[in-house]
Amino acid sequence: MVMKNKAMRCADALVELLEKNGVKFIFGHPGEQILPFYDALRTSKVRHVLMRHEQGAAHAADGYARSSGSMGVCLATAGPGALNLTMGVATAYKDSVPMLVITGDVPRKLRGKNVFQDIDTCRVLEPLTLKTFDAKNPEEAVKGLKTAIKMFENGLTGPIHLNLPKDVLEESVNVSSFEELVNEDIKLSIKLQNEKTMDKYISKAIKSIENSQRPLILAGAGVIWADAVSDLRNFAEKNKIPVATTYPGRGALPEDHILCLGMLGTRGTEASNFAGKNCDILLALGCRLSERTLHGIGKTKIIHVNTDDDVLRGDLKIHGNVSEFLKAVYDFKIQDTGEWISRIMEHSKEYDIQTDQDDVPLKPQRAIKEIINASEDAIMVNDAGTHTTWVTLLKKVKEPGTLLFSGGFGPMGYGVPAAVGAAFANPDKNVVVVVGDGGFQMTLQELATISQHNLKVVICIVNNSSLGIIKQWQKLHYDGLYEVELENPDFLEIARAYRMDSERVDSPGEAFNAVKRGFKEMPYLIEVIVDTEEGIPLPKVIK
Ligand SMILES: Cc1ncc(C[n+]2csc(CCOP(=O)(O)OP(=O)(O)O)c2C)c(N)n1
Ligand SMILES: [Mg+2]
Repeated sequence: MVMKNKAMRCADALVELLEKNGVKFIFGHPGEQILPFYDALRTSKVRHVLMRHEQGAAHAADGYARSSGSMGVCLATAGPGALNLTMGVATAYKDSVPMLVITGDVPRKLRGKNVFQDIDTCRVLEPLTLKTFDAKNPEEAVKGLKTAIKMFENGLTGPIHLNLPKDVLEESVNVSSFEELVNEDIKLSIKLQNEKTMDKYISKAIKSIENSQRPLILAGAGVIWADAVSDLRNFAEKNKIPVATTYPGRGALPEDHILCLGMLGTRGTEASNFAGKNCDILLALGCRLSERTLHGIGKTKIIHVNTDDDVLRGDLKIHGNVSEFLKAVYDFKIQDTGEWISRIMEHSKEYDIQTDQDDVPLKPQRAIKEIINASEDAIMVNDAGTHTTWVTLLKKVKEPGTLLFSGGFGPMGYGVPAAVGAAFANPDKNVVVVVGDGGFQMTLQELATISQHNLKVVICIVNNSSLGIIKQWQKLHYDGLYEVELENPDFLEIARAYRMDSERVDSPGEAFNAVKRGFKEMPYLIEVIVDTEEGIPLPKVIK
């Protein structure tokens, strides 16, 4: 921790704290009001990655976090810089991704005076974060950062914001009594005030599980954030309890594991949704129980474990982290689940999708299946559109953090910048982005970041010359198409401008080989021309 009785510039104290807490990368973009922080970074071991847009910085921090299980950090200047972060912060907020969001601000005496770039950033970010700390002085800045770090250590996940006026960053701070200050602040923090309910309800939970004949675990990303992946596996295997997952929880148990039923809910597998509709107890671990997930759940008793009280629902609401919960219930005696599992297994864990078409124009599902087959050990990053659904349905996720997507918020333009974060977090792995021609054009400036750092990224643009999913929606529900066809630029010329090798494919069999070639020449861009009229299968009605 910070040395006692030492006066130092606030910006230096903050950067030193980040360094001592293991922060390796910050994804950001500078501006005048945050310059003291950049000056402190200059001589620190924490590495700054210059993104070309602040939205990219937030998505990169998100991709870093989701692919590593550790907090991501993004940084921007006051006003326009801070507001450009919002898309990525909201994305992280909706999926509870641990992210520290640092913004500069105009000097204190100018705030609220409508000077250049003055805006109430904290009020904008407040509904998108677990908490925002607005540093009124250097002590509060350091306290805020320490508290944020403690909140993450306590298992809270989601973005936490620290707002730093320029003059606060430049002032000197005596870092003597921070331990006490931070503790006081944690008590004040609303989220941690909540009484822990783990001890109170654990015996009730155990009794319910022991009485159950048809138990089901629903694993969310909280399992991954709590580092409870092996706890989950041991628990499920020991007691022979089947496991369904949410989308962000995919990979918490390998999807080829015998007990893993795949995703549950609107886009769930038949096996998962059958289990969700027919179980007599659902252990919902580290998930939000969104409306899409609830589609796959029947009338059942729900034991819900989460560190965020705001999302807790179900019959037994247990505030706490999944790892603690699994340890507490590890030794109970469960009834034989053999018959229950056999009944579930009469339903398919696979999606019934044909991908061997030899058609030209190339079917997107065939192209995407080839991309998936060629990138077995890579981290795959999805964007938003029809291609997302194909990846969702066709990819088997075998490890946590290997399929990233923009989830509950679903912004287009997530894929390319999130891949930057994933590549920095996983230098030994390849990263493959699957993105539409529409979404690619929302954040393509990050090709510069990818190219500058020579990242091991292959970008596959699935080009259907349209905002495909919206086009499908218009076909289904409206009389005609309007403003959904794209007149695209030459994507290979764009790659060339960013000094990146590239190729275009348009026939069956070519995408697989192109990705394999791409792995040898990364960074690499592949434009895959696909059928402009092919839509995605609509979700099946779940009985
Ligand atoms: C920032 C943002 N704007 C708009 C949308 C609504 N939207 C979702 S998917 C989509 C079209 C995506 O087109 P493209 O990237 O080409 O993918 P495709 O559906 O063609 O595969 C739109 C407009 C969104 N999710 N995010
Ligand atoms: Mg498209």
